[in-house]
Amino acid sequence: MRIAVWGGGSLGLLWTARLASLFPETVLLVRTQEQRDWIRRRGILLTHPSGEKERISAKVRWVGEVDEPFDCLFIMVKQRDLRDVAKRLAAFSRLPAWVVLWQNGLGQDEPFASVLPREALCGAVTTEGALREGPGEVRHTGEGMTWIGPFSAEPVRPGIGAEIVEKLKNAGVRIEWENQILRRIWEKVAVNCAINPLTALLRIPNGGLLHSDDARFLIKSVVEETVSVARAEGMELEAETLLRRTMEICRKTAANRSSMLQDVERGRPTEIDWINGEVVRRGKRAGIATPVNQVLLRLIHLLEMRRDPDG
Ligand code: KPL
Repeated sequence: MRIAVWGGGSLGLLWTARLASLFPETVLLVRTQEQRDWIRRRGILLTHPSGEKERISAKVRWVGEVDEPFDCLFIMVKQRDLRDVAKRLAAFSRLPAWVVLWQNGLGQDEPFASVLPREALCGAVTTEGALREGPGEVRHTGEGMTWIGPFSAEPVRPGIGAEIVEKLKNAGVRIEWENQILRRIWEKVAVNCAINPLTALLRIPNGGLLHSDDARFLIKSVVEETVSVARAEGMELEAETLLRRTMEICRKTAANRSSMLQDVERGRPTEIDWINGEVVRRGKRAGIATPVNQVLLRLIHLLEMRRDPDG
């Protein structure tokens, strides 16, 4: 079984390290030749949540030199890079039988609609924490749960996807096959719509949102708007449950800096357009007002314009 992981960020490094020990043919595809050379020389250095360090050798290629077919592809780049990945994939001599999209937000499957059959596309949702500490160095900051499942509404024969999930599970990875992945994606979006922009704007860790009535009011409004848009698309979510879950995540990850806060701090563009931005866009399409999501979207856009890491 030939698996490729596209993307050498924190999650790409973590999952390559895991997959490489179970599927020795696993290949990591990275954006720069510098990262490729670093990993070729030193392998991936994984720091486990216990603090224990492990060096894992892994095959690695620069995306400009990928020329071989894979059975399965984990796409772990940011949403803004997906169109480029889809274009490159369309030029492959043989397409992978199974492709898993790991992005935050909504709409990650759209760039692949004309490239891959719907049955080949799966989504992944994970609550695991990882931090890239160097070109080949990753710290697994928090154990979590991962779900993988098909985007297609029609029942899909699990095939090699379920086989890989089973093998990971038997190796102790907390992962489940999920036939309702779109529901999981929407649920995560509701949480991210609230926590990510608020923590990025206020420059506080997730726990900083816990003890303020103002923060709770905004979180509740964002979650309710997101649930209304999801419902308009036929996804029956519960605002009360998701509000409780969002507050619970703030508690459980109190010391964590959200991915959006990290992007802002490093002067990188954020994923706001695929999180709150998608809710606003879909809300407009369905005639549903999303004023709080809109304000957060615009404030983050303004923050991005500054691109000043010391801000
Ligand atoms: O997914 C997250 C993120 O940071 O993107 C949360 C759930 C907010 C945890 O930090």
